[in-house]
Amino acid sequence: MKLAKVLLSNGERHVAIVEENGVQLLDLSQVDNIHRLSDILYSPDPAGLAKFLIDKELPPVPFNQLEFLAPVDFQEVWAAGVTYKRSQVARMEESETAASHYDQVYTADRPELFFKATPNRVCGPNQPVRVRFDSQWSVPEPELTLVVSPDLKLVGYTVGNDMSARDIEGENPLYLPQAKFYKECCGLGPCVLLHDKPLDREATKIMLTIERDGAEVFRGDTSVAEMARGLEDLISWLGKENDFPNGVLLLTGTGIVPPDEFTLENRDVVSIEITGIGTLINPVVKD
Ligand code: DO4
Ligand code: MG
Repeated sequence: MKLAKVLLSNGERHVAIVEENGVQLLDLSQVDNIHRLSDILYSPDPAGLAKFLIDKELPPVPFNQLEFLAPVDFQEVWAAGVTYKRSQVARMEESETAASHYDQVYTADRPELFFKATPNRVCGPNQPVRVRFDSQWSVPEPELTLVVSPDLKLVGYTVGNDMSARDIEGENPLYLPQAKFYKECCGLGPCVLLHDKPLDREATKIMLTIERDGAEVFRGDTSVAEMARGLEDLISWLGKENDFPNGVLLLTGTGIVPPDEFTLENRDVVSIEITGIGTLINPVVKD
């Protein structure tokens, strides 16, 4: 089952079950203490609760009569890095001084984990993601994103875009927070696929396309099987000496890096598809 936050043409916001041709709106007022998407996701039986909450008064709403919102409430957003060989190689080429750090972290027990975004820095589907004005070399990073409950249980998956300024990151590893964390630095959506069985990593493909003036300028793909780390292992490292009272979203690293001569431009359109979850599309803005 997939759950989402949607905005209707009359301005109402709802939590909904995503179906084949549209969404089924939920009436959260039917159960005490269920106020938002994350309350359902963190409940003992999210799918059962969502079915119970279906608003029987309302017919399904077709996709062309709604917008998807980012599936985030009050969670912090974190990210793992250098979890795929492609990222390790690209990072080592990007910075001579930091090459050994990226080399070591790829195989080290402790993963690279960094704070990626607060909810106000997250962009939902079709909202612009930003390239910093002071970056001349920026890329999207298409990443499987884990939805994790306050008690560190993996409850679902969504699509994430870890926007990254490669020139700022490559100049000095101490600039990583500036390369990664700024306004509109993270795309998330369109929905959350509930985690009810182990993910088929081989079958879960991640596809990135970038369009400029209507023409494709980059296409790449990978599969989650290429990731060098376990999903539960990443969650366990994230939870060490950390509390997430609102839960947390964790981007799991990129396995697709465009060639070094590629940088995003204002008005490019980034499209990230992950098998079984959906497609996250965002235009790019650069002032
Ligand atoms: O340290 C660099 C960040 C790595 C990253 O974001 C990734 O591999 O996806
Ligand atoms: Mg990344």
